[in-house]
Amino acid sequence: MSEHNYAAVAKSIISILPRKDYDDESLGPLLVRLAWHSCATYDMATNTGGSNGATMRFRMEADDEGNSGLETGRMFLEPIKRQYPWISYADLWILAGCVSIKALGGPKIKWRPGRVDFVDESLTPPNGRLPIASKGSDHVRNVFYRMGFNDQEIVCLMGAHNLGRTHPNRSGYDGPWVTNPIKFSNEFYKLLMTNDWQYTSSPTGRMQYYNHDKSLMMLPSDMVLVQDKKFRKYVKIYALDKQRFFNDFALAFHKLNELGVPRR
Ligand code: HIF
Repeated sequence: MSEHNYAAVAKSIISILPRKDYDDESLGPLLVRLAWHSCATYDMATNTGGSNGATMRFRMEADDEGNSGLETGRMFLEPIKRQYPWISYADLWILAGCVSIKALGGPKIKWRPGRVDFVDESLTPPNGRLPIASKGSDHVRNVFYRMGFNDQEIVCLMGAHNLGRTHPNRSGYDGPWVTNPIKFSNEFYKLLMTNDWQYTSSPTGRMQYYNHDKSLMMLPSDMVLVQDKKFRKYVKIYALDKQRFFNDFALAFHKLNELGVPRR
């Protein structure tokens, strides 16, 4: 059925990713963050939140501090939504994240349609479920355990910080994690294992880790992956074995995308 041609939507998304005037010349990283934040509200205990519903369209979730900057990502997808009005925003955001990971050299993520856009704004999950980058391993575990992930999956998902950068005018943090922020790889883990990190203030006063020439950064919540012994074990594995990282990442990101999505 032509009106459900998701491959055509994927192709159109790929065509808008390269952009000379934006960040590192790709919209991909921003769209990966959009997809992840649409899932990140999931709470397993109450089966609320998650990518179904596209509740980030509603003011309360859009204005959650952790979602700063994602209005730009949603805006870039508007022409695609206009071209394919039959696709839900909820499916479009997740498809855009998966397509971007692959287009930037990452693994193919299994993707299934079927998410709907809630019309009832009262179904928006409460603010405060997104992770906070200044916090430690207890917080990181609480947030990801709430969604149903284990330690290995947490470390594996965090490899998505191979992509993109932090922005002083969005989160207050400053800089990219790796030397090529538009190429999906396991460099993030290799860099975490070096001793080149100084805990310093960003230009906006946020405390973060910079490397010696301040060209690269880590968030406090990234650094817990090497400070915590149980996490560190997996950092070592993924630093040494890129293929294993890619395989595990494809599974973990798919699991993230399915949280709270009703399936028959
Ligand atoms: Fe991020 N993340 N993330 N993140 N994130 C930022 C940017 C990106 C956390 C904080 C931040 C994940 C987990 C966590 C991406 C993808 C994923 C920024 C910078 C912050 C502060 C925002 C800005 O200033 O523009 C925290 C605290 C997390 C849990 C501990 C996921 C695993 C790594 C789940 C994930 O997939 C991507 C991609 C970006 C880059 C966005 C960009 O605009 O380039």
